[in-house]
Amino acid sequence: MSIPANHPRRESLLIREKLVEGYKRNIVALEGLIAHGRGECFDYLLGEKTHGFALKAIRAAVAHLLLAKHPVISVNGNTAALVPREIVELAEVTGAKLEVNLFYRTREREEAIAKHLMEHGAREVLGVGDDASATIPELFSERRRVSPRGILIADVVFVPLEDGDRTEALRKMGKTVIAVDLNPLSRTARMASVTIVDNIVRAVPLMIKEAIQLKSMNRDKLEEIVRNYDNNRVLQEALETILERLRELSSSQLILQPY
Ligand code: PTJ
Repeated sequence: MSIPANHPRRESLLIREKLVEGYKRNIVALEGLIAHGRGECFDYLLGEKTHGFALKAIRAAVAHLLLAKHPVISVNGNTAALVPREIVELAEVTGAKLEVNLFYRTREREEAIAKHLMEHGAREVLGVGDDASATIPELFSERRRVSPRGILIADVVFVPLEDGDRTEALRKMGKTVIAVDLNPLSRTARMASVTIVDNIVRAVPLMIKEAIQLKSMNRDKLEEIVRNYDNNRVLQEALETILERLRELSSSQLILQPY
């Protein structure tokens, strides 16, 4: 569908188109479209922009990735459809491995996502087919199947757009979990070690920029960033921002005047 250049909601509609296209190419699960709708709602409440609390989380997340011995970026359908080039670039800059990990796992989707990432510059994608031969304990969804060269041995796992169960299971295994989730109330947001409350389309490009900057910092400085980070505070700030925004909006003129 062609979206008029002057449509007031053009950006948002273009993002939807990417997901629909991803669905048609077997990359995005049908349920992924619903998940996006939930995200859109929270993005609306946040004013569709990156806030200071997200920037703090991005800094800590990148510091974790750069300090990690085995950093892994876990890719699902929505992530692959929305930010394929960026996620590959983030893996390059931080030295992380890319692994496909799906809630609605099918062999066709695993392969379609890996191919899509390869087309966007990935050199290797773990977690496809027999490579996902290891199991995350106490996890019963298809997400339990992971690569023994990837998520199984990872010390830091980046899980954009996740479901809470796996975040919890990965934390129990002693791993640091970084999530991107527009919903600060989700189980993922509350279980993760670092939660970036922002739209993935804005957050990942900012993570790349931050990684390029932080790469020249010594380990002591990176460790200091990680030590001073407080995820609970970040989630509180996200909720306060939503509250404040709703308070402001509810006391202002809401009806758009036709011209
Ligand atoms: O590709 P699969 O099979 O692994 O499935 C992926 C989905 C996303 C369908 C699956 O993980 C799922 O059902 O996730 P949930 O439990 O619906 O959680 C998705 C979370 O991502 C929700 O809290 C949304 O608010 C949030 N979200 C959706 N779109 C975005 C987002 N957060 C950041 N940026 C977005 N664009």
